[in-house]
Amino acid sequence: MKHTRVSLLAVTLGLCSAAAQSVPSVNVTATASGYQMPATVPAGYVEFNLSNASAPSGDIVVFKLNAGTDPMGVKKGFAALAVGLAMGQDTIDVEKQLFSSGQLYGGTLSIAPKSSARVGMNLEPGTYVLSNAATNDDPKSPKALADMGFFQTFTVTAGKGAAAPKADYTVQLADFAVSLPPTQVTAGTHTWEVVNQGRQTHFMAMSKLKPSVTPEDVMKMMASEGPPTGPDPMENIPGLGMNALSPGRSATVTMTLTPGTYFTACFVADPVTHKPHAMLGMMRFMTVK
Ligand SMILES: [Cu+2]
Repeated sequence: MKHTRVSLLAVTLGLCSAAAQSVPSVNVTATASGYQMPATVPAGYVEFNLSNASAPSGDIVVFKLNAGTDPMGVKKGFAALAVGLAMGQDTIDVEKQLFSSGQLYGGTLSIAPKSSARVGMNLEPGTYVLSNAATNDDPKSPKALADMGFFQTFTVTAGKGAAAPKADYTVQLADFAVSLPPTQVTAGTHTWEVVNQGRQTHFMAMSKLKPSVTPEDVMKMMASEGPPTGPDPMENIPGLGMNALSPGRSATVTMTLTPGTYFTACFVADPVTHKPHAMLGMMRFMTVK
């Protein structure tokens, strides 16, 4: 009897220590009125399960506020960026101000209704916001989702936390280049680490070319002036890519890729040339087998 009790205790302790080392999941659901998520998140490596229940399509980014920064000013910054991008305006000054008020930790670039994305990142204690640079997609008078409830503050509590798991593939972003994994990428579900080694903010857009579309077709479209015409050359796959990372930051994304050709690029605007980073070299094609 005594022996059994000791064994049970050992089993229980074993489970406890295993649980302490596992990566915490933070569930975020975008509903029609905003993000539903916990008010506090543990420090260390966490995985955000981002799902869109009934919200408009948009991106989601994690942003750590600099000490003493007013979240309302940051909300204004995200809203101005979203409307500026939707109207095709130069957003350099808006970006400069927003990026100087905190650090971008990554997230998902596009999350359509009924879809989800999984991103992981290392969080330090502090005050954060979850927001986006998207609008309600009204071409006449675009309204920022940040002004429609899609702006949520949360606190990261002190503690050691979990360590990042080893990624299957790594992508390095630099000023101005995208370095894809040196080995052949295989189809399936894998964890990708995206590292910003540059001095500017970068993101990694990733989309799959439709079977009838070639990289040359995409390059032609990229070089043409004006709004895109004709059918979308890309397949609509949710959860691909990594949202903006401040210089020196990295984050992971779990993606399920099927065989085909993929396009990766960054479209952050360069403050010097005012050109999107893609036009300065941050554009690559990748074959998945
Ligand atoms: Cu970039």
